[in-house]
Amino acid sequence: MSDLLAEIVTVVIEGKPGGIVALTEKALSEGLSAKEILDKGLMPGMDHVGEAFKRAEMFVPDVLLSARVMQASMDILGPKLVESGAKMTGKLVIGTVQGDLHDIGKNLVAMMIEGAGFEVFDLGNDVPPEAFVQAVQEHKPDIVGMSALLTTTMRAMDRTIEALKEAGLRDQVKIMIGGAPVTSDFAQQIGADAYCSNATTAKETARGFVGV
Ligand code: B1M
Repeated sequence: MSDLLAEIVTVVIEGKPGGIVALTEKALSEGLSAKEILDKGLMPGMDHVGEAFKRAEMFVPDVLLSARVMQASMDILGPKLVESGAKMTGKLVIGTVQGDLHDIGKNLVAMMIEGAGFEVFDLGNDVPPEAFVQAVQEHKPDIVGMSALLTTTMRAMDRTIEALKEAGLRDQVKIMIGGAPVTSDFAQQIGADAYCSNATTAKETARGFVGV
């Protein structure tokens, strides 16, 4: 691996935003492609962070810092990836369900999955079922992800799946759900395809859904 890519991996792991823009631009000017920088720099860095998070060796603030570093680089690489027609891994529409304002976990999940090369459409929090339906119609994602942190808002996941069914879209997407009160039993009960207990599992599940 080139020294520059190794440096990018380290900067992502350390979550130091200072140098990433210059490093990304230097890598591009030295002839590395946007896809190479993503696949061999940013993604291995985020994979490391995800594993460390799973082992409780890194914590939420660390993951958010690493994700911010990755995002700063992706802001430069994204347009180039689109220009070069590089195939993204897949598409994800994600949101925290209606009535629920908790978005820290959802943001982590979105960032991890983006780090795995997905194009992510983040609808934010307090997202009504009809907004999920509209986003699926517009973006044609492979996966819909829903997050809920309140026992009272879990039922909005159910209503969202029903709305997707009514719109004839349910069979066109895989649905993954998560959040502290959510369980795999609940996922089964409402007809979701997967329950994920954390952001790393969510990333692995998303990869599995699109076969990478
Ligand atoms: Co609220 N809150 N909160 N809160 N809050 C909880 C969730 C609560 C457990 C606290 C408690 O009572 N012990 C409790 C819920 C009880 C229940 O229903 N079971 C609660 C309550 C009651 C409330 C209010 C009703 C309080 C009030 O106003 N009386 C209110 C509700 C507002 C609303 O949503 N309508 C409220 C408000 C808030 C704040 C706005 C102040 C703030 C949210 C800020 C924000 O998100 N921007 C907040 C916070 C911060 C929390 C706690 C302290 C932390 C949540 C968090 O961010 N955890 C929380 C108590 C706690 O959990 N210790 C609490 C860190 C985050 C990384 O974890 O979100 O679980 P988590 O995400 C994980 C996994 O769950 C999973 O991966 C993530 C990363 O590993 N995951 C997914 C999550 N979504 C996923 C989706 C996936 C896959 C995996 O696929 C798509």
